Amino acid sequence: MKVKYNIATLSAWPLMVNKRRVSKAMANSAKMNKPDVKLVLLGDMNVGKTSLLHRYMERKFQETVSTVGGAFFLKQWGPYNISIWDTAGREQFHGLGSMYCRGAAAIILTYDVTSWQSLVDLEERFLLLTDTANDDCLYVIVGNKADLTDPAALEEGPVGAGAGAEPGPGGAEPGRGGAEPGELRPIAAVPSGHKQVQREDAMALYGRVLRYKQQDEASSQPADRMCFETSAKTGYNVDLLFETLFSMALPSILRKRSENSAHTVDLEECRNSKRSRRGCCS
Ligand SMILES: Nc1nc2c(ncn2[C@@H]2O[C@H](COP(=O)(O)OP(=O)(O)O)[C@@H](O)[C@H]2O)c(=O)[nH]1
Ligand SMILES: [Mg+2]
Repeated sequence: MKVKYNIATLSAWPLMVNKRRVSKAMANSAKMNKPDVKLVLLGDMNVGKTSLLHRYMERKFQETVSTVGGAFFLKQWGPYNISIWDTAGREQFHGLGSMYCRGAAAIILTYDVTSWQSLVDLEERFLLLTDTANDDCLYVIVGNKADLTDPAALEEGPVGAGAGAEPGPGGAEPGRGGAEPGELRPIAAVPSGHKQVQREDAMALYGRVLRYKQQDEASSQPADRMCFETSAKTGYNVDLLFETLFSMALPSILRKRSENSAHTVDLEECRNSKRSRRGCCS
């Protein structure tokens, strides 16, 4: 199941739920969709953040997508609700970046493998925006557009297939967009772009991110598990990226879920218990 909200809808949502005359159905559906964890995609404009999310959620690639402001997706992953925030890539100019990152359990720092500058900008412009994320937030460094530089990334996943598929907790296979074995369709083409960022550069950045965030390197996830090269165009490593991250975020998911259930007030139950109390005293 997937739900997309824009920011306007999102800010209206808590108000709707708090209205006194909220129906039981609405309250239940809000409870059902309450996110257990928050993930945020950060990175320059045009590195392919929206395309990655679109590929993962819709199993499709669109040549032209543009993000105005931020967008919010809700992904049901097994029994868990995961909110994924897409950003426009200009957050550092209007101060909204920290708002997007508030309470994030995982941040996907995205660059374009054909653009060295997009990697530099992650460190120089986007890392500052993560100060409001959780202390134990996971950081993943993702080099997108690998189809332009890496023959392996030209292998295409199933186009349009699996839109309803819910892989759920359990993991994805490396290298593909969720294709069944035997469904791979190698394309007889040579990558057309020049690779400016090597995976080692991304792994070195991961080390610097941990130091900036003052996270202990020894107890953190190792760099080679946290640096991915993906292609939103072919689906290469896209499922692997999101599902590895969801699995790693499971402790945060479970923690948030128990906090949520401790703070959840069932309006219907309250009304019933008030009614029965009144009955008993009158
Ligand atoms: N070749 C290739 N192009 C991509 C890929 N991902 C995105 N693009 C293209 O790069 C441009 C920017 O993508 P978009 O998702 O809007 O980037 P965003 O600004 O980071 O959200 C669009 O023209 C996409 O079609 C990819 O994996 N491979
Ligand atoms: Mg975008």
